[in-house]
Amino acid sequence: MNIYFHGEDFRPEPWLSALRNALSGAGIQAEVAVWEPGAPPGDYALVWAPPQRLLDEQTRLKALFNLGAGVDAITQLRFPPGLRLVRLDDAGMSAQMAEYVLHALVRHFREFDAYEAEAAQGHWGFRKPRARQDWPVGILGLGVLGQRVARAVQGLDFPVRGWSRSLRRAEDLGLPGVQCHAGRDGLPAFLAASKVLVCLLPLTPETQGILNRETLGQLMPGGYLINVARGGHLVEEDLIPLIDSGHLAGATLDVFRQEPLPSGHPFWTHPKITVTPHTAARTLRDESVAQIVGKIARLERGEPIAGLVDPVKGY
Ligand code: NDP
Ligand code: OXD
Repeated sequence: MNIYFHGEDFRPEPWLSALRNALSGAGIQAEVAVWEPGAPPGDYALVWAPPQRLLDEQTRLKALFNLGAGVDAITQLRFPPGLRLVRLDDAGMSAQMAEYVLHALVRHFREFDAYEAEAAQGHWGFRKPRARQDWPVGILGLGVLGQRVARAVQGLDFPVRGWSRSLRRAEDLGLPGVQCHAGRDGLPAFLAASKVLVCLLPLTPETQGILNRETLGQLMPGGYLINVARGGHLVEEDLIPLIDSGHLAGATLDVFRQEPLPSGHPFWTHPKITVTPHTAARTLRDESVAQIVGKIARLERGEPIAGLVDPVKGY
């Protein structure tokens, strides 16, 4: 069996050796190598943002494993019909995502930026406590990551609502008390009842540009945006006017239309925007390799696997 690895942002050697160890532990005989143009046909490939050429040449793959949760870098390519595309299914990301969102939420809600600025001036002063019921948190996307974030936010007693494509039942998700909304028709009521908006949607033609003047304008006044999904969700030029007009109190952004965020971009220096470098939930090597090798073993035994991307929905 031939297994290829491709990921320009990843150092390949530790991945190849982790893969070899995990495959041999699972009793799977395989040659593992970095994919090069013209390489012989492979059985499986592990990729992050592959070039079109990899898909064009590797026509016999039994599955293509994406080294991340979001598959938009692959679905935008010409994609052979019938190829199984498998996304990472948590693999240690949901805990990181919950940490990130809780940090951004609590930092804003508890006004830690203002305390820090005052401390820098040697000023000892209290700010009026805010009431959680006035700060409902809306989560766009109630998938693997959105559910974990909803649970974490609910654990701090914030009111939580979620929005998905199909209507989810909070009880089925093990999230009693979370208000569920769905579809374009359900979006206005969801937005109007949310003060902090967390975006955890996949980037698809339906969700491209979903964070814009009109939708963000429907949030409760003084709203706050946390975008941890994809830069393509936000119409970037709409954000600063909404903040400067006072309708939004600010934003924490981990993802951008162009990454790295270009120097000179106004988000870098806006006092109410916090920028992080697409780091909310990193791909963890050991967890990811264990998950993928487990799936290869299942596929080789002819068993079903979780995490298959639906080519029609695009996630
Ligand atoms: P999932 O596929 O598990 O969940 C996606 C959720 O979005 C589902 O609830 C789905 O609805 C909903 N959704 C999809 N399309 C629509 C739509 N058109 N309208 C309404 N709801 C929609 O994804 P994950 O939770 O694993 O990951 C979410 C995204 O997070 C990734 O796609 C990626 O872009 C981003 N990400 C960012 C990282 C970072 O470091 N910043 C790291 C990892 C991921 P339904 O339940 O009905 O299917
Ligand atoms: C992912 C990401 O999709 O890292 O996993 O953004």
